[in-house]
Amino acid sequence: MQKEVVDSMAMKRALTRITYEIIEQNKGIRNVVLVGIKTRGVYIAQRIAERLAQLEAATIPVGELDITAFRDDQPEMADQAPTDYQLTFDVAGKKVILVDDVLFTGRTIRAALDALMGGGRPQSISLAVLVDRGHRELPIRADFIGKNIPTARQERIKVSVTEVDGHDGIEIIN
Ligand code: 3GP
Ligand code: 5GP
Ligand code: MG
Repeated sequence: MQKEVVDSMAMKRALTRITYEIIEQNKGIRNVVLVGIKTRGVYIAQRIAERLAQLEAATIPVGELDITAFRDDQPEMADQAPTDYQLTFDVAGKKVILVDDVLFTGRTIRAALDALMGGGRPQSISLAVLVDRGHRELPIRADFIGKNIPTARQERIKVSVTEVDGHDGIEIIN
């Protein structure tokens, strides 16, 4: 069964709110860079970057991270994935905001931190997610959250973004 819990307008509003929160918490966007986790985290990061550009009249870098190789619970995928540092810009001294679509166990974020640290010493790293669905297995939390959607463990959250899926929205699948 699929149930839409966030429609495209509500999703856009949530991204706009996250953008304002990022500006407020960082007192502007000086030194801020966004790093999206593939696949949909990258598109979420680009949306936030567009809003930051409109509100602060400045462009900020958006990097892409593929953390498949760094996950501790999927070692079979590690062989196929790149192990080198992937960002095209230097994160040393930057306020890095990691961006992902769904936060679940936290293992992806732990892996992303590993990958990021390989590229220098950021001033700080914070986390923005469109959806927090609970069930953390590590001491990791998000600083900016679009929607808290409590789920059962076996449920799935389907995040659709226009760039990949042709429309925006969030559904629960069970
Ligand atoms: P994404 O790469 O756009 O984030 O993880 C691969 C894809 O599978 C993800 O897309 C995500 O949307 C989807 N997915 C759905 N449920 C799960 C899940 O429980 N774990 C993981 N790792 N991915 C899931
Ligand atoms: P975690 O590592 O926190 O368990 O899971 C986070 C990553 O797995 C996210 O990048 C996300 O793509 C994916 N993921 C885990 N659960 C879900 C889910 O229910 N829906 C979607 N869309 N992605 C999920
Ligand atoms: Mg994801």
